[in-house]
Amino acid sequence: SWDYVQKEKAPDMLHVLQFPYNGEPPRRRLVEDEVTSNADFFVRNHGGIPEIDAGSYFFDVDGFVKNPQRISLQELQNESKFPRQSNVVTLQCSGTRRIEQIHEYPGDGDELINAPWSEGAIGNARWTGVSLKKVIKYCGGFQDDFDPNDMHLEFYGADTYFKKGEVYNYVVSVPWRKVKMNEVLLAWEMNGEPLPRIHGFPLRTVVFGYIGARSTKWLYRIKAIKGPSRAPVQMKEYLYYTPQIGKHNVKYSNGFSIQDMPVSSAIMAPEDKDQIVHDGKIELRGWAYSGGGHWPIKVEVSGDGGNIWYQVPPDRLSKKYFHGWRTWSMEMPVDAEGWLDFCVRCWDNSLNTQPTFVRSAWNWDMHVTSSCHRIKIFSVN
Ligand code: MTE
Ligand code: MO
Repeated sequence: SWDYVQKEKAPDMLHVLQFPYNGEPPRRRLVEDEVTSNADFFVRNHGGIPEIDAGSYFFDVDGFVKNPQRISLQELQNESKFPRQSNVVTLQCSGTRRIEQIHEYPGDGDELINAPWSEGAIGNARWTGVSLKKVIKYCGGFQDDFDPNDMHLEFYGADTYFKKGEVYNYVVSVPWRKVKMNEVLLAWEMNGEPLPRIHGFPLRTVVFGYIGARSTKWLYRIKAIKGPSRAPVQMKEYLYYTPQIGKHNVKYSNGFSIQDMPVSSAIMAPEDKDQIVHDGKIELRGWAYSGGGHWPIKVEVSGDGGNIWYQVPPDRLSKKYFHGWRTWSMEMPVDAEGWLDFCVRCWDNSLNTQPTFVRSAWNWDMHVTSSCHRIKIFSVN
């Protein structure tokens, strides 16, 4: 997989884990553009990178659909059979900013699979493919004795990984409710190019507004099942625990399975501990995102740890998309010297905003660090 890192990723990616390969781009570059280039897009893997030949590639749709089908890439790309859909969608790993939770208390961080991410495990791309809804319709929908509201679609990735001495396939699921809204794409194109190998070539799912974990790379099977998947990634990972759960009492059944990503944001420039010589203003840049069908409407920054907030001027937010992030920039008035506590918070279109401190939402598996992002800046007038 190191070959593909060198071929497909920017040379200055920050390698969060060497194997399985996990990497994120340098902070400043991630917010230079509202679209994240394929080379800069973060990579989150549980195992290796399968080598799949697009020419002979197909995937199966089976389980409780009426007419199971085997569909090749050429067939899926045949526009007279399946209409194409193209969407700007942000993918965010629920481990984004985990490093801040690790600093409070390491939790399950001794498990290599929990990568110590900073603020870059998020990216925004234009994905092109076919809505999974169309493919399920093509298979005749679900068998008559099932209520569609009970149905889930299980995705199988061709990669395998090891955990606690066992070998697993990457398998997760999403509810039909999500598919029905045309919010699950079978995508072969990322920013107008074929999917890079490292991002799931030749075909992956893109699940809008959910944690990145549901957007299955190297897809080879879609199975219609009743209820969520029983597979280990769905059942034992991406669980959100209450603060009293720790090493001594953790049970998978005590965790909530995470789907929608909540509202969050980050300051990407300047960086924590930077010393800045200025004449009364410091330029801040960052991203803001809300999953679950929400979008950012307002971003606020504070230079005093969160007492006085300044609104980022609306015209300094990038374009609004239903399923995309917004990058932002701001000339922050600064009239004090020495160490200053900068922080950011975002409000989404339902007026949800972010928890105040990391430790108010610490959880054993250290997912969804959505508290106000804080950095310290040394200010010199
Ligand atoms: N799909 C497969 N087959 N194997 C994986 O390890 N990781 C998931 C998801 N899909 C994963 C996968 C996780 S946890 C995330 S956050 C996203 O892929 C990351 O997508 P990216 O690597 O294309 O950025
Ligand atoms: Mo993830």
